[in-house]
Amino acid sequence: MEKLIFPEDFVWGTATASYQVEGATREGGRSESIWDTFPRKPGAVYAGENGDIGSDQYHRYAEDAALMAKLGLKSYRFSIAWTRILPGGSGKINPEGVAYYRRLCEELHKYDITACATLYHWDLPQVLQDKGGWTNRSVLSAFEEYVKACYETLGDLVDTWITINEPYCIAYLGHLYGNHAPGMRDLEKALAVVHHVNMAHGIAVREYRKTNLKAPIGITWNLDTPRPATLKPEDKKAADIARAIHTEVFLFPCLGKSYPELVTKELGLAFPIENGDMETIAQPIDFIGVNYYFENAVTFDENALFKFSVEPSWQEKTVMGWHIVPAGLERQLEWIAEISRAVKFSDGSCKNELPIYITENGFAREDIVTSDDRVHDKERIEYLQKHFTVCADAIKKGIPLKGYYLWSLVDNFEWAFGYTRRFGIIHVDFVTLKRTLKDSAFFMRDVIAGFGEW
Ligand code: IFM
Repeated sequence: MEKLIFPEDFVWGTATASYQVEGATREGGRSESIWDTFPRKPGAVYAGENGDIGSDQYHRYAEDAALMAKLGLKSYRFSIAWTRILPGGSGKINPEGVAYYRRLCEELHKYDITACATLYHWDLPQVLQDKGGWTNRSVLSAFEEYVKACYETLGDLVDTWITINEPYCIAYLGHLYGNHAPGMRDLEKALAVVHHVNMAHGIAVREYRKTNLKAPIGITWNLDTPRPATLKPEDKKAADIARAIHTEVFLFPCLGKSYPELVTKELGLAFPIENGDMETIAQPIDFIGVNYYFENAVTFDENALFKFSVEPSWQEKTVMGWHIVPAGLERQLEWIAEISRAVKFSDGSCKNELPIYITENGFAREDIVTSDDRVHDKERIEYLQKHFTVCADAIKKGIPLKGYYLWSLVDNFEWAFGYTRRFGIIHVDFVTLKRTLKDSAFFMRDVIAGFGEW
């Protein structure tokens, strides 16, 4: 029997995002975001589904907080909808929107659950998209107004801040591969978005440091660090290029370095950098958030856009089509710990190491409630056991891993897949909105209580 040991102050949490769980899209003075409009494009989202109802957390946050408490969860990572705080994208603050997040944080605090707020998890106000969205540098002044409004109105209640969730998805899924809002397929625009999103992160941290708030602030990246499919030098290079274009373009500038040469020289790609931008981006952060789901094997491919392509692999897949590779998490944690050693930020400050949080990790499957009113999601538990083992080992090896947020608390709207992919440890009946704890929720409870053994 294996017994996992985690430090007592290890942060066990779950994560969600505004558009995926809140619903109530026409309530509380909220305006439309790009994720309200995107599902209206034919074929963009499975069966044209949208987040109008989501998991109805806007109305059921108290019930969800009570369920978190029942499971012993210590932190809740949610995101703030820009469209609720500044419905005009910039300008007037909407008190009703602020009031919702205040209610949510207060409810969490009732149970000693900390509030970990992500400022941007993909729901850009549509009014800003109409002016070019993230491709237009002017979005940055609106973003600055928005983050200042969040600090001013919610700063006394938020315990941890995350600037941006998964810049990779914003830039590439939204603007190059086209499967996320706003659905563009344009390399030049995608590279502009890479840079503007990095800038937005820097601006959020810069403005935060001007306040008196003391809660930690960091960023969440989904690192794409594929392994080479063979030992051939060209495949190793393909893996390096993939990591550079999909991952290092975000990490390097935020950690005080230039954009990677494999991208600027080898691939010959350019970013719309203006004077002072690299300094703006490299603000001192307090931690790094890592979202991990899978790892791919890649080979060199002369004909591919970035000269690599993903190869088939042998591991079992989740219903997302993602290979289950716990060893990939181990490799990523080692890589990120190495990259974030002795970091020098633009204000001259240095950090020898940065605390790391897994801000998302989870498993989608076709969960059904059985006649005993339970959900027996054995494969999710097995997935978690393997990934928790990697986390415990990483801590033993000295990697500064401080917490783990499972994706997700409740089943929710999974972007282009609509409601067809269930990631929750709490089942949501999308007709009645009834919550049912899955077996994995009880497993999480036991792990948090110190009985993570199997
Ligand atoms: O649902 C998403 C989340 O919004 C961002 N990270 C990955 C999750 C699963 O796809």
